[in-house]
Amino acid sequence: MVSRLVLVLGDQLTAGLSALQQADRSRDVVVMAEVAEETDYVQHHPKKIALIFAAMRKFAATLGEEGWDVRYTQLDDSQNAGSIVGELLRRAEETGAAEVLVTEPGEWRLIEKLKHAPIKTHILQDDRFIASHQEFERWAEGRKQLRMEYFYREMRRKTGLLMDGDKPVGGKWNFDHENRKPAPDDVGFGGPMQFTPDEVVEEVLALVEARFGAHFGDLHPFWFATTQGEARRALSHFISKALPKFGDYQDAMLADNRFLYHAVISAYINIGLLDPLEVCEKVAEAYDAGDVPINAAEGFIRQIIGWREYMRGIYFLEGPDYPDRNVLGHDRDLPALFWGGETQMRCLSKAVEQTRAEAYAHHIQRLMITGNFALLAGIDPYQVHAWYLAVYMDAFEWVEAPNTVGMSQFADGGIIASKPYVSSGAYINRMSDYCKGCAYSVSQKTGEGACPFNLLYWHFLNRHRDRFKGNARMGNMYRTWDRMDDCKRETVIAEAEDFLKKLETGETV
Ligand code: FAD
Ligand code: DLZ
Ligand code: SF4
Repeated sequence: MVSRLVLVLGDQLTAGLSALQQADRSRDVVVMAEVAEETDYVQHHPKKIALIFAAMRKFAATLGEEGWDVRYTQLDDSQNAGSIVGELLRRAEETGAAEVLVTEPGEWRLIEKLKHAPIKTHILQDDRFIASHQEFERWAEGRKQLRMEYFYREMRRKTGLLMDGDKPVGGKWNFDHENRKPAPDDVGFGGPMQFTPDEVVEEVLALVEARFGAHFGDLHPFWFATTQGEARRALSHFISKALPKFGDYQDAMLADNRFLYHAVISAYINIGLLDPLEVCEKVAEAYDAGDVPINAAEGFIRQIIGWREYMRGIYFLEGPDYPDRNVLGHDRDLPALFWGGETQMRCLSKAVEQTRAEAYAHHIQRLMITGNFALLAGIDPYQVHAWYLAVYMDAFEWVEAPNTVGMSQFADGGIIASKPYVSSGAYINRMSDYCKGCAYSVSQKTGEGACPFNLLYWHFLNRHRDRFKGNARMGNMYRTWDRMDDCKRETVIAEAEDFLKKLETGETV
């Protein structure tokens, strides 16, 4: 019987992947390929490319040991066709296969390419998620607002995680109000588990250095897990050492502590090394054993079965044009400071510096430092989206675009966020230690040295007044603005305009 090709993509490194489940090991051929089309659609951080290639090579080796016929193409193979579809056609000719099985990719771009490939391609559901597309569509149907909180409750009921019959454990669905402590002086967690590169990783690092050394981001040191076993060890390390404090300090930021009590496992989950449900079950077990408080366990589980699933639901519900949305009409170019250009703003400079070093920033750094600044400054959301997609290790469009375009930039008009995530410097000062030692003064509202977030915050509210004045959650903001005397308001706007001009002309701000 003629074999079929089983395509396994770089973020599908899961033994139970639907395409592998439906294939026949005795006759079908697994295709995996490192290709320029995937490495080049944005200028990925070198650490991200290295993680994906190293984990792909090891996953391919495991499949081979399990008896699969795996045809693996390395990036520098002379026969490399340069694209996923090109590689499928080459392998089809080589094996005589006439059909392809693939689990649905996490990006419209690639789905479209596979749908139109000149070889019969069966796209199977990606069942590594808790909610299928159909379930999300059913949940969304007829609702005026698609609030994550209600979807999350459905997911709690469905999984039974932290449930006592049909009631949430602890008597409440959400303990978020306990999860807003400012940054602690001392962090008693030394960061995520690190792994020494083995031969396979070293070989990939040499390739990535040679091919992608010019991309934004430091390749070394490279300490990530590249197998399921290592990723599971990293998860256990997080659960025992950091999870108990995860909730308390979830929103805190420190200039010299890049990970605080965060898990740093999103990339492992997103490429398939960790199963999201299994991760949550381990967390629930730690709660049941009395090792972690409810605010930590609930807060963590909500991020995964709530936010993560919800973001995916929105991406596929909204369709391929989602990353292009721009309801606020923002059109300023992304300033060079996002790529490490000089800036006096310590919060931004530190967030970008750690992004360059680690391909990682935690949620509040992404949302309330870089994201907040881009939104206040009116940067074109597509450019913001392309930046996030490139620079973070965990960035795949299905999860990155809703977080950036929707949650962070409000460019979807409020499908995800009920109000824009904007703040002045006061919030950043409360939640971090960035403002100490900044060239700007966070307490200064106007004049030489005033924190740019203080100026831009009012500029944003003022320029979008028509859109947001009726938003009940923003009433206080507008009342405060309206109480300011006219002269002060004019000064704020004029100074904000000056700042934006400097940003546009490339002056250091
Ligand atoms: P923790 O803080 O320890 O949280 C635990 C887990 O919860 C994460 O590993 C992740 O799987 C999940 N999670 C938490 N928040 C979210 C969220 N908002 N959406 C989806 N999953 C979530 N996450 C990505 O996985 N890929 C992205 O490309 C991405 N882009 C983002 C862009 C912006 C502008 C913002 C504001 C957030 C983005 N996030 C993205 C969400 C979040 O910032 C990361 O998931 C988180 O920082 C990963 O670090 P961690 O593993 O230490 O997470
Ligand atoms: C992100 C990425 C990169 C950098 N390289 C590859 C690759 O060479 N081969 C591959 O199969 N996948 C790669 N990926 C992941 C894909 O881009 C990802 O599968 C799609 O964006 C869909 O989520
Ligand atoms: Fe950022 Fe303003 Fe604080 Fe400086 S003073 S670190 S610019 S918030």
